[in-house]
Amino acid sequence: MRSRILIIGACGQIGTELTIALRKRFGAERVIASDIRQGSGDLLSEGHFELLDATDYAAVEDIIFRYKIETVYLMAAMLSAIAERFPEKAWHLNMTSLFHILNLSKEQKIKKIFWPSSIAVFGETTPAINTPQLTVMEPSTVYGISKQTGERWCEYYFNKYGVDVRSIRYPGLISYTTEPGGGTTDYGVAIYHRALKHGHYRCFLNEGTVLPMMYMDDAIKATIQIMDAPKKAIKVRSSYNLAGVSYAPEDVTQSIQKHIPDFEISYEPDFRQAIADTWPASIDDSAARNDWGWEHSYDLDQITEVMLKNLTPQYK
Ligand code: AKB
Repeated sequence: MRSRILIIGACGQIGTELTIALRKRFGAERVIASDIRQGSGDLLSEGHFELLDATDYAAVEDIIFRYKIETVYLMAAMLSAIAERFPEKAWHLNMTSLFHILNLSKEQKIKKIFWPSSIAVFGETTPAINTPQLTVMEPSTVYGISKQTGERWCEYYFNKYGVDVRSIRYPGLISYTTEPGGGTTDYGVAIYHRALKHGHYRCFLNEGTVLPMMYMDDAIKATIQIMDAPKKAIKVRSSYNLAGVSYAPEDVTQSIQKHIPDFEISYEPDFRQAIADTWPASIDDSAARNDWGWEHSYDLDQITEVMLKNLTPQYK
């Protein structure tokens, strides 16, 4: 039996596309998708799917034994905006699920882990432009605190027990397959849907709020690349900075107007503005570029083109 891969949180924004990419690469037989809720038709019909609560140690261990899993992608998490509403629930999900997987690896029940971190690990005191790999990190959100803490535990488990855990600090991710759920960067996806549906978008972030963003294909490429890299190439065992493009709502607006000239945006910032204000505007990802050859492909206009092209049919 060839080694198998488990994706926990396979129905989320990243999990969905990661499952598709890994099935394509390794074959559906070797990839087990799991989530606490039932996935879309394709996720269910095109390969193994298991209902799984990532905080239930026995259930996670059972799937790992049953399918002889060697690699786990732990994508289940509560994102920044929603976690502010449910702080304890978010902390429980984000930390307990990570401990389970780190401990299963420490006990040599799995060999390799991918765990996502985020630009949310940074805070108001972090240099906002070209944020370095190593810098001040004083996150102010529950989500950011959980990701920063998770990074410390990942490094600790690597140093102390040799656990092969690899991680990326994702920026805001833009995709058309699955909508994001509960993040501060979600406007970056919603704006395309609204442009096509209503020709207008009321943005919950203010004009001038520049944030690091990335097209999903780039994020998936980075995820697979860091997992493919030889063990000795991974020199950062907390989490790698990763950059694509940086832009503000008015930049996406202008990019959309090249295709939909009448499209308009208005601004009605809510509590998510305060979160965005503590996050970097741009990221220095030279460590990822030097250590495992990371390179992004999509700029803003390319992202707009692919988003509008793929979303247009559902609004016709
Ligand atoms: C969020 O906005 O919470 C996420 C993230 C940047 O991690 N998209």
